[in-house]
Amino acid sequence: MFVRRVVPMLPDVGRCQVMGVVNVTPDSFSDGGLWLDADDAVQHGLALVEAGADIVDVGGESTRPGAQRVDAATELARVEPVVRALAGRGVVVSVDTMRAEVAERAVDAGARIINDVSGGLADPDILDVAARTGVPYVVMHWRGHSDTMQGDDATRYDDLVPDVVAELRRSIDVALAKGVRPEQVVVDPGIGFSKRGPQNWTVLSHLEAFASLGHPLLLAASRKRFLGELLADEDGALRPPLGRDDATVAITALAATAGAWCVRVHDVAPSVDAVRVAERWRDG
Ligand code: PMM
Repeated sequence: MFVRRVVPMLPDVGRCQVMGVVNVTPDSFSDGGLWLDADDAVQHGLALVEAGADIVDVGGESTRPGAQRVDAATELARVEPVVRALAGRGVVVSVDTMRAEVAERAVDAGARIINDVSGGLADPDILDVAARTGVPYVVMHWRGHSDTMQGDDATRYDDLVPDVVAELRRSIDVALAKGVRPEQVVVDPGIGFSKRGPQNWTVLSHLEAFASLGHPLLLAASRKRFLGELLADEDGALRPPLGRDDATVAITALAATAGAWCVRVHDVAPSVDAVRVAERWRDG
């Protein structure tokens, strides 16, 4: 267990925050195509808030392994109206993007967090946007785009946890050098990004190493493949994404008990209950 850090420019809900996912994409691995229409996406975001989400994360580009990139105009057209509508309804919105232009327009439209799965490596100009706007900036551990991130090179480590911590520290240092303030930074070890099944469990069992970087911690394990592998049937067939929600709730409980600042999930209500249990447990 470690001290749960808060992000000063966001409401402190007094417990681990729950971030609900709205993927405005045709090809995300568990909900691709469900919320591609802007009105549907907004309704879904509002339903997540109704279910207890503290933050709604809006993304317009899938980062699942093997996904093709979309161009900036397409990403922006997907994300901007949804961010604007949700922010206009008072929702704390985060924008899930690796692009400076999309981040900037989304913050203009009311987004209050930039969630950059590349931690500034895909488009370094995004760090200037984070510095200029002053909004919380999620630095995730990332080694490359979806077409290469699960290859042998991208998943090879000398010593997994120290390597990931060192790479995160480097990304944070670059962000700070560009003018991002330390209190803006949120750290995410990047579950499923350049990590094969067992490597994700090693990361999860060493969360204190990531917390020692001195920033609030975000974890996004919801429905990911390593849970499908854990729950595979006796013939080795992976448990499909929608069958991984109960396991996701277990991760939420453990992450919140450890001291994570936020968990990013698709199915919000049970994770909110799990967080409440975990916080009560921490209080003793
Ligand atoms: N994973 C996905 C998308 N965005 N953001 C952060 N900060 N951390 C993650 O691990 C992360 C993310 C991919 O999952 P999805 O397709 O369910 O959105």
